[in-house]
Amino acid sequence: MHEVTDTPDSAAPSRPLAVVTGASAGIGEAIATRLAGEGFRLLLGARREDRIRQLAARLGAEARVLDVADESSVAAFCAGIDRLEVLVNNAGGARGLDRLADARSETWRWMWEVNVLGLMQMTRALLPALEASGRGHIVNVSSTAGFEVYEGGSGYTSAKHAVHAISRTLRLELAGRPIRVTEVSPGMVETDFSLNRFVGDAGRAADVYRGVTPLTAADIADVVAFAVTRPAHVNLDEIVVRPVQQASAYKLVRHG
Ligand code: 8X3
Repeated sequence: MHEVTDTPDSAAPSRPLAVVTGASAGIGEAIATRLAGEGFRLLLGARREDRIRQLAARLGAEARVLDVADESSVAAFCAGIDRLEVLVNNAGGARGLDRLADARSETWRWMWEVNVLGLMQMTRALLPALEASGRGHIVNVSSTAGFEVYEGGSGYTSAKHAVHAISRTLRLELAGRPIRVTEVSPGMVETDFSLNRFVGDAGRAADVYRGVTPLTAADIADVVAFAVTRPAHVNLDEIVVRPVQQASAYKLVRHG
């Protein structure tokens, strides 16, 4: 069951509510911090209870433990949310950089469950609340891997291609209803993404960013904040954001 660390601010019921998944670190934490600054009430979800509680306490938000890949966890997290302005589907990640010939089913399963099924389950559960607010907004934090491919990346790129397909499909299915769908696709961002991909191999993770000024989590939060603060009739469908030194998955100019 979830743990509530704070009660949403009942004194200000008109403040819009935002749910952020994967909020305990990196881009999710930065988005949560930024949206709090923009005046949103926040309900934060993540698997790591201690970290999500600390962040929620810092932001005056509510936190609930959430594993987006687990249907019962999603149901417990979403219970009682009957009106929601913003859902940020941020939970996700990559595991490994194995070529298909060496693909490990368990890492593929994890990537598809978190990046794809998790996003579907959260969205399906919260669509009624998003519609009920009269100004719902789904922000899918995807990746340039949603439309590019690279060797060794097919487990992750195929999952993010699915996020791209889901975002486009949702826009068709929701047309005419008061729910926006924005897909944000970052290129290289320095977070613990690579450390997680390489299962704690700090040297290999650091090498990813060698000679590059990568994007920061705050850069992505900035973009998300911009998207969700546009007038309700304006939908930013797709936003691609990369470091200046990165032109594509295969064109990265390292300095030094
Ligand atoms: C991360 C971007 O290029 O490592 O989403 O797949 S990449």
